[in-house]
Amino acid sequence: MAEDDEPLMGRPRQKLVETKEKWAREGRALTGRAGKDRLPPGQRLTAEWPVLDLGICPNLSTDDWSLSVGGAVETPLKWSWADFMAQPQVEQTSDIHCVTTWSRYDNTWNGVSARHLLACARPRSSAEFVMFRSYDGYTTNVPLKYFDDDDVLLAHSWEGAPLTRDHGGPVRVVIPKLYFWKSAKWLRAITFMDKDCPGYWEVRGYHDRGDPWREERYR
Ligand SMILES: Nc1nc2c(c(=O)[nH]1)N[C@H]1C(S)=C(S)[C@@H](COP(=O)(O)O)O[C@H]1N2
Ligand SMILES: [Mo]
Repeated sequence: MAEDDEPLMGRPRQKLVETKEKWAREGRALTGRAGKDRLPPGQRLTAEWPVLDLGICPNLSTDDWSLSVGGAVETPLKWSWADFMAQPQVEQTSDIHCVTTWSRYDNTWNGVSARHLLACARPRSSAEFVMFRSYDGYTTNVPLKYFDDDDVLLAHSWEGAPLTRDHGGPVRVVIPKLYFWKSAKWLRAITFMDKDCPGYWEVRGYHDRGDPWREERYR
């Protein structure tokens, strides 16, 4: 499992981990509905942007940062900050849906699109899953078809300003069609995989896929 080969880079906020494990056991906030509305079932709108993570916030300058892409790909990559910023840049506006029930509409992100990264790394036809690894040791897995979407990006800016350290700067993943725990902050590596492998929250009772419109909160 991701847990064994990828220990955390510090001590997580144990209270938060225990609370979230309890929510998974109890099925907190499940409504049993499914929907196509803009606001997924069981979510409420917030204007603020809460900070949520394990509490191990790496302090990375852009000089310290690099992104490795490997696993089941034809062309493994390692991008420095300069390499990353030299890639074609996109802007995307999308909504955030966190499994803790807050949603935030209309977030404008700038960065490199997932589709561009896929064109560069060229996953093998056998690849069906993606693992994100972060500088705090966090991991999260997604099906490749959710990463391969036109609204997915590796973001360095939010609302026109560089992502703050709290929100995962220098670079985080943004996957609007999945719960926000799938959007890894402080991104360090992307590994393409033929077989699925659960990440940090996925081994702690959270859903493997995490589609908010199907209320895939828990396993
Ligand atoms: N590296 C890393 N990424 C992470 C997390 C984390 O602990 N470490 N927490 C996840 C969770 S549970 C959520 S809800 C979102 C929160 O992002 P925000 O703090 O920018 O709102 O980041 C996700 N990405
Ligand atoms: Mo979360």
